Amino acid sequence: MTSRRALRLIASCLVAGVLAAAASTVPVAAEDRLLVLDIARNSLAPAMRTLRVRKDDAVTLEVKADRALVLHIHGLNLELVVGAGASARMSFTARATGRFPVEVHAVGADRRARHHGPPLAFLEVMPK
Ligand SMILES: [Cu+2]
Repeated sequence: MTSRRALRLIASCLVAGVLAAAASTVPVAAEDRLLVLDIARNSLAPAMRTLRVRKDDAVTLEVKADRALVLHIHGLNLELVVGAGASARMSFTARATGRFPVEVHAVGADRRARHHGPPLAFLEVMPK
């Protein structure tokens, strides 16, 4: 490779790098996000075990369950009561970024006794 050609290659890499950096700083508009969870036997389909949204998205969670339960999103401290064979919805704005465990609790369970086993899913709120 000639030195002129090498210089041209380095220059185009630098331009690509600057463009990539510029693209990553462009703010992403907040979206309305509908997440539909179908819980059967306290479990979700594997594809639904990581729920990803962006900071400031307006999130609506629609939860259908085969048994009565309380859905608890840790860290955001959100709870949704769902009846057996029913569905319920809640909406919130994803203000905090992070990875939040989503757990299922029995309705009326003692607060100290109800945290055991792996989370149902994780809600990941990505920075903009
Ligand atoms: Cu919990």
